[in-house]
Amino acid sequence: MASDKVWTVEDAGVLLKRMGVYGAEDSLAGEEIGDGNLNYVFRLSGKESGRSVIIKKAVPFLRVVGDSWPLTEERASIEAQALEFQARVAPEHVPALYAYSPDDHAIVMEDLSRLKVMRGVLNEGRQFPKFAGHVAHFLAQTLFWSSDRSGHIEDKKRRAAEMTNPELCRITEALIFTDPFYNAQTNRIEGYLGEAVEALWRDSHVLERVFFLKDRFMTAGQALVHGDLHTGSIMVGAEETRVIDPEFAFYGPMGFDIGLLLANLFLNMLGHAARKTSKAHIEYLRRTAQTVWVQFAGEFAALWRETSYDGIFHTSEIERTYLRGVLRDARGYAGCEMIRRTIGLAQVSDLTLIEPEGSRRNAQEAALGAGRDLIKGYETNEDIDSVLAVVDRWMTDIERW
Ligand code: SR1
Ligand code: MG
Repeated sequence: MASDKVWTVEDAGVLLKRMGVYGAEDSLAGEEIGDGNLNYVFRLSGKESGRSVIIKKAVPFLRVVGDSWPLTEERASIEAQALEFQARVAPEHVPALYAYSPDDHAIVMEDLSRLKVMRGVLNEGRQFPKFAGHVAHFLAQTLFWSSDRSGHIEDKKRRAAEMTNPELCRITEALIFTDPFYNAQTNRIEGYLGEAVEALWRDSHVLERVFFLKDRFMTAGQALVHGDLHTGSIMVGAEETRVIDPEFAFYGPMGFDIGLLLANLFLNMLGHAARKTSKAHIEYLRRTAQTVWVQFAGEFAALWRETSYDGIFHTSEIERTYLRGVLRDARGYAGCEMIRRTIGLAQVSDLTLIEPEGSRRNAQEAALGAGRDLIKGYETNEDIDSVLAVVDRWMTDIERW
């Protein structure tokens, strides 16, 4: 198949029948629903079977850029392996994997159309009280059971070797840790941010910290991380939370997943503050960020104690230091994510849709400032309240503007 082939809903139907997901007699109808940067995603349902599924098809290039950024289709295999692992430890928080074809680089999974993409509903100011507990549980289970702390050390090494994911890690290394910190062609910088961005690029202290965060991302294979845990990778409802799209998964620092999630909650907070929508919603987001960390850390520590693989080394001091290290990483990664979502290639609607321009500018300047300050203090961060204090300072600034 030519690499520039445009996939249609009919092609997806043929593929689903070839994969045996539907019988030859089923009449299929559906639509393309992908709004991602990498793949084709379709929802199809069978008239006779009454069943609907999602099919995700990797193509040999970065879809948002086109043929000029070639990419092997191996990301489908990474996503299938990650979904399988996550389903073993947190089945209630991932879509069920129905089928995977390595030859077609296609994954078929549960249709979650009863849920909404979290970024969109947060922009609308909707609240999901169960979300924080759900996602903390997902993080604790996936990060603990894939880490050495679980004692599954041989499995871990085998899986880590199979899931190195070099191409998608390279995208992250470029788009999160490199391009936003110099005048790269991929950046998309609003003219009015020019001065703030130039100042960021001149700040050698920030650049040094980003280097070490990037180095840790590249070398610290602590656990199987989702690798792209922003609010567009989460589907929510009042009673249910599912984490989707783990194609960026690899063995990396645990704090990367937590940091990306916190950053996206913070960006939504800044967006609502700049739009002067609802203080209650901002307070909800702040509480959510805090609860995610507190419940994650509590559950992770409990699993660690129960499993007791580390024996004599599992003291309360070591436990505290270890988790403090995860939070320090999370803070640094949250800073990098806030900056790249403001001036990098893949920006977020929490900021870009803010009108009028003056309010958007306030939110973007605050996102850059908070991102920078999160990066600056990350190695000495003590607790989640210190992380929130950085964001609070910039929230106060927005409210004054
Ligand atoms: C070109 S890919 C851009 C972004 O989309 C994905 O969701 C990741 O966040 C990646 O950085
Ligand atoms: Mg994605």
